[in-house]
Formats: sequence, structure tokens, C-alpha cells
Amino acid sequence: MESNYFQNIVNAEYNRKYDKYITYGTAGFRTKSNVLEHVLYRMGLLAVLRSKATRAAIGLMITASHNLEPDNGIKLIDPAGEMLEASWETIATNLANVQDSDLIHVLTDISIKENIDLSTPAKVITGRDSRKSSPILLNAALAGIRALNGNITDLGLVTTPQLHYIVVCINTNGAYGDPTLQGYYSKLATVFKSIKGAEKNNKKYTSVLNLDAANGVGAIAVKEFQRYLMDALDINLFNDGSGSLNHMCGADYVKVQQTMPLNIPSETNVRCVSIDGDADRVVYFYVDENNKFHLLDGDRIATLVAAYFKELLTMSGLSLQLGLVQTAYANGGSTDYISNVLQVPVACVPTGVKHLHKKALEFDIGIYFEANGHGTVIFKDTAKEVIKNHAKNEKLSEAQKTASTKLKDVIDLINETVGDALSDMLLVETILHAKGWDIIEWERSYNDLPNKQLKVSVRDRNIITTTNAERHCLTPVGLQEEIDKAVSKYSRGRSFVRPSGTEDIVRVYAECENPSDVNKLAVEVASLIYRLADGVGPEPS
Ligand code: NG1
Ligand code: ZN
Repeated sequence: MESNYFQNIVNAEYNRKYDKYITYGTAGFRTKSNVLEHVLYRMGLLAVLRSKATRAAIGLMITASHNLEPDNGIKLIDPAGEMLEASWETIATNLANVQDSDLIHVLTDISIKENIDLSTPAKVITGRDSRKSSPILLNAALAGIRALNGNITDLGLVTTPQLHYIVVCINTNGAYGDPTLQGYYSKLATVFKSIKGAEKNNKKYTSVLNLDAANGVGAIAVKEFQRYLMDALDINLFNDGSGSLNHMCGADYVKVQQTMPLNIPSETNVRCVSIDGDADRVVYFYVDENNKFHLLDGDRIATLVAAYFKELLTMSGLSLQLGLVQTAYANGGSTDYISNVLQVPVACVPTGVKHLHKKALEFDIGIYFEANGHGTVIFKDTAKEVIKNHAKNEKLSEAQKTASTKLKDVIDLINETVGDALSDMLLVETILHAKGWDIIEWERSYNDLPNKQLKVSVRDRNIITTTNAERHCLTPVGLQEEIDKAVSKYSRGRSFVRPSGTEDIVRVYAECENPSDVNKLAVEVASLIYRLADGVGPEPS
């Protein structure tokens, strides 16, 4: 059957027109949009095979997340909402790079090696962000899916987490929720309103916030949410799609530049939120009376959520294992707070949510967040069952009952399938409301160490290799020793370097106690890379 099965896939319109090697990286393929058409076509083909191999619906999202408008990308979503399985990332990379004349051969090979029954029906759910290039790329993907007779549900403009959610709803036959956008909005908004109750404000908490939607697809989702939330949350929407995507706005800009995004008014102590271009990351921030900018990033959200869960578990009398997963980018201040004050086990894994998600699965309740604001909470099925049954237990005290009911309800507020900026925001709002905190109160829990990120361009970023969850550099030889020497000069200094999986650069992270030193340390380490890893362009200064 194999040779016949693939005979319709030759399509000159989607021939390979770009000969640079392209890799399925941290978040799928991501590069300039004008070289991606053939990749999208091939990923359409691959999505059909993946669906047949897993006998479930697969998601295909067209987005380059926080990158600027000229970029685009694609990621495939596995049946349980997870990122594509690692062995298939290699398959995807190979398929994206082969010559057109080898395509049928490679597809046949995949189907044999993966033992795929080609008569199995295939279903692919597609979605795209708001980039101008996304419709063309979607057509390429659809052509690929159709060439192998895959069944298509195109959701149109959606956030990445909405697509993950719908894939899981479909694959669980609705057990996770109604597999529609209405189902998504309604599930989250209903539980948010019910946990929060009729009291809009509580002590220092007020329901007003300013939201920067990065001029991305998240703006559409926020507007929809507003209809479902009604006045439970007063969101003032900025960067709503009328400006340019991720340009001086959005969660990545705010996190990396540590500054206000364009267009958000500098209102003293007002809670502000930035999401990224596909709405899977969220950070909070505000400016104080001295016009000083304060960032509350993914680490802050993780610690707020961990403290809340710990409190609810203690109050309800449940002994479930709670754990938190971070990456090397987590601020040292947050890690100390989690271990020493919250006393919640904390793990460090390499960058990329797939690593965090996998590790978080080891806990009954696993909280994972990248410092950039991408993260969520996941629950073992057994833990959900225990919580549900506990909340029904007649013998509980009133306080225990309230806490376990909250715990049970809050599960429905969380998009467990992937980090979801809007679901995470509703969770943060729920917790701040419950505690009666404003953003200043929230920030009081611990102090961040001053930190800085830099990018260095080198000839080949892959000559930088790392180990120990990216905290230690293996090659080029000698670089780590030099970094150690630089770091040792600064109190509470820490720095590490790694090649980006989404941009052609090497990233430098530096933190230390003294704010006036952090820039020096970052530049020092960036110069080391420039010298030892064949830097291109101007030397960092
Ligand atoms: P790279 O470019 O590999 O550092 C960035 C983020 C990741 C992740 C991916 C996917 C940082 C330092 N890195 O990856 O955490 O979010 O993009 O979007 O924020
Ligand atoms: Zn994103």
C-alpha cells in the first residue's frame, strides 16, 4: 500500500525553495516566514502520519509567538496536548530538509519504521496567529493534510493554548471540556466568577487591570473573554491588534527589556499584564510613585501559585505532593524563597516547556513556569480524584470543606494542556482576590536579584554545548572556567550561556546582588563568548 499511498503528494507549488538546514527547535520550526511554505506543506503531511500513528487528533499551530512580524513558525501538538514527542522532532527535521525527489521515500520510511497502519483515519486540528503570513502558510499545511486525505478542523485565528485545549477535548471525547472556543471561554469564565464570588474587590485587591495584548491574537481572545466575564474583571485592553505585532510590547519585550510596553499608561501602582503574540506567556508589572518599573514575571507567578496550593492543601488536610519546576533562567531570589520559605520541592530542567511539563508530571500537583511567564499547573488523575472525593467528605470541618472545594474548583480554571496566558492571569487574579492583595503586596514576598539577558551573534551557535540543565558550558573548551572567574568577582553572582532554540544567537543570563554590577557581568560573559565562540558583528560592550 505504501508506494501508492504517497503518490499524490508531489506538488510543485510546495517544492523546497530554501536550502538552509532548518531544525525543529525549542518550539517547532521558526524562521523568516517567506522560506517556510514547503516546511508547512511537509508538516501537513507529517501531522497526518502522526495522527495515524497515535490514532488520535493532532494539532498544528502556525505562529512565531513573541518573534516580530517577519517571522513565522509551526508547532505540532500531540494528542494529550503536549509538544511533539522528541523522536518525532528528529523525524520532522529530516522531513523538512530532504530534497523534493526524496519526499515519497522518506514518508514511506517513516510509515514503516513507526509501524503506521496507513488505513487508520487521520484528524488534524489547525490554528493560526494574527501574522500576515499565517493564511498562506496555513494553505500550505492544509494542502499537505489533504494530499494524504486527513480530516481537517480549522479553528482559524486562535491562541496556541486554545488549540492545545481543543485537541485534548477532542481526544478525551469532551471529558476535558467542550471542544469549541465557546467551551473554552465558558469553562474558564464560569469557574473564575464562581470562585471569586459576588465581591469584586477585596481589601487591597481591585478588579481593574491594564492589559497589553502585544497586538497579537490574544487581543481577540481577551475581547471574547470580556463578554463571558462581564464585570467580574475590569480589563482595559491595549495593543489590541491595531499596532505592529510584538513591537515594543508583549510579554517577551517587557520581561527582557524590563520596561513598560508602548501605549500602556504609566498609572501609579496599577496592575498591568502583558501577554505574548500567541498568548501562551504572561507577566505582570507596575510603576511606583517614583515612576520606577517593577516586573512580576513567571517566577513570581509560580511562587504565588505554589504558596496558594500549599495553603489550600494544608487547610483541607490533604497530603498530596506539590512540586515546582523551573529553568536556569529562574531568578535566584525565587529559588531561595521556594526552597527555604515555602519549603516546596523545586527542580531545574533545560529551557523549553516540554522539559518542564515532563518533570512536573512526577508530582501529584506539578507547577511549572519559565521566568518569561510560560507555565501552568498539572494534576495527576489520581490527585484530582483524591481532591474531588475529599471535598465530598461529610466529616470535614467547615474550614477543611471550604479549602478542598476551592482546590477542586481551581483545577477547572487552569488550562493544564499548556501554559496559557489568559488562564494563568485568571488564576493570579483569583489568588490576589482571595488574599486581598494589590500588586505591591504580592511583590513583597521576596526580592529578585538584579538580572540581565544579552544576545551574542556567533558564526555557529551550536558550538556552545551545555550540561546540568544548561547551567554549565561544555564547549568551547575553557569557556566555563572563564565564566566561573567572571562570576566569582560578584556577590551572589551567577551566569550561564546557551544557544537559543528559536533565534540564531547565543543567550547570556547574568544575575548578582548589586544592581550596578549586573550589566558589567553580563557584558563580560558576552565578550567571552564573542572571543571563544567566533563572534560576528560588533563585540558586546
Ligand atoms: P530560546 O530561544 O531557545 O531561548 C525561547 C525562550 C524559551 C521558550 C521558547 C519558545 C527564554 C530565555 N527562552 O527559547 O523559554 O519559551 O522561546 O517560545 O525565554
Ligand atoms: Zn508564545
